[in-house]
Amino acid sequence: MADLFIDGAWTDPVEGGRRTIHCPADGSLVATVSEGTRADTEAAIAAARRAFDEGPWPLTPARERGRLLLRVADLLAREKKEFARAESLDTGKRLVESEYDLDDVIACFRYFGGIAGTDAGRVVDTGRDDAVSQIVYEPLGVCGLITPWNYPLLQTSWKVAPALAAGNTFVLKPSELTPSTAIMLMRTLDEAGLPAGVANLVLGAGPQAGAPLAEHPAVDMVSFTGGLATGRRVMAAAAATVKRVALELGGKNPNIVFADADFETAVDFALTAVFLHSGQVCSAGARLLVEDSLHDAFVDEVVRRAERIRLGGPFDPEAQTGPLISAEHLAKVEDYVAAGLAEGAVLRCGGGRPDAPDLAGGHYYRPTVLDGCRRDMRVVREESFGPVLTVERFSGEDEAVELGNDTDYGLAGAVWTTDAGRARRVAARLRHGTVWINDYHPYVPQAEWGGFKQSGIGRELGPTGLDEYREIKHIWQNIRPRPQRWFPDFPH
Ligand code: TXE
Repeated sequence: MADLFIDGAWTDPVEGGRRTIHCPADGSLVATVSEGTRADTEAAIAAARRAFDEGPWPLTPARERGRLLLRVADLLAREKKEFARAESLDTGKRLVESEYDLDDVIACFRYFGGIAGTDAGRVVDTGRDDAVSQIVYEPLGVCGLITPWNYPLLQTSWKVAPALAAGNTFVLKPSELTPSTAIMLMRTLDEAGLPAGVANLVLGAGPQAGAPLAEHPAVDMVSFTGGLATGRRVMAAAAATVKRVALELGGKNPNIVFADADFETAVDFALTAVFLHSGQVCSAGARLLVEDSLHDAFVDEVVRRAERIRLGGPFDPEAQTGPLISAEHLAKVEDYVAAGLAEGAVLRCGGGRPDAPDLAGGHYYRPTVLDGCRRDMRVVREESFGPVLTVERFSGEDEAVELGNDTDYGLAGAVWTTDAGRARRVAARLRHGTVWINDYHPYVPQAEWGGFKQSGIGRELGPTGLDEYREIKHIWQNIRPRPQRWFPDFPH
């Protein structure tokens, strides 16, 4: 089935390649999809360029664009079950998590649908009676949107919704591992009435189908969510044409627990923070920092509960978390744990694949706790992106902050304490884009999401998330144009 969406039509790739998608939970065949190459992405870019330069979309009143996004949200709500099922089959995540993701996707379209057109810019006082000056927002043009496999549709919605709200056209390149819901979303956008060429979808591997979105001169901005190494490559490629760049590159997020924290709650969230979706979350609390005096009791309880986490596939109602995305990723997680142990970490639980025969066909890894970690270890500094919790100790507020900030990343972090003043002091000093106090993971589309330091560039969600996808233009108008005669000798 033709499943590239270019210029409003479903098309086959120029070179006719196909890729099979397998469910990470059991290896079963989920779908066979197109494998696009550079030629397909270039065709999609050309279509998006035409739709921007000639089409009605960029000049459509923003409120009307917003109404279309609200229609998309309604259609997604109608088809939530089908979308959630497809997302679970591609990612292996529990169906209930995919359903939560869909709720968040719908909320994202509603949010950007609602704010489109509510801010029409501003008039600037020129101090003169013969000129007016105005700040207006305009779309950027063609956006290249590259998304990963851990929250496929959610991360797509964080880019597609604001890009459309601002009046852009786009080419989307989802992860080659999880393309299904992106294909479904194109059908939904089409059904909602988006003009041809505004939304384009290419499928395929990053270096072939994705790279042109960073390189091509006809693309005005590239928005990328994925790993740090690829993010650097995208940014370097975008430099050649001085494109606008937005990057979300993950994090190594400290979860800081003081001795006065509410024990039960902090343990509970320490587990959720790192083991949700088997740690394949950019904001995962994979780095636990525990105050000295609490350390032993806290880690014992985390380990006791981590050992009992039940692994299983998307449709197993008893499962508490699922598999890793691929055999390659599983091997990478195994490497990180081995490196941690070689550097002196103490394995408290997990540290391998499960024995259960019914999990043998999937890429499962047992929830793992590594105690006795130090900040210089590779498993502490880099994103394992797996169910691996590293534990470090600290003594007092200053050391907690110092350790929490000693990372190249800066996406998120949390602080657990019943001392309200300390909570605010620590939150103020942490150099991370989101800091949770006595909580972990919640977010709302009204609040910006994004990282400090090497976690990225720009913000997603929130009112300024929209600014990533629009130009701010100053229009000065002389309303009484007449000769100035500054240069009496100037021929006129
Ligand atoms: O990501 P890539 P991978 C982290 C996590 C993970 C690591 C690697 O630590 O282990 O990244 O994962 C496309 N030009 N995160 O290899 O390569 C690719 O096809 C343009 C954190 O899966 O970054 C896919 O669509 N595009 C993260 C997307 O980039 C290219 C979520 C992401 O893939 C490309 C996922 C290229 N040259 C992984 N090469 C987060 N921030 O949440 C690849 N791609």
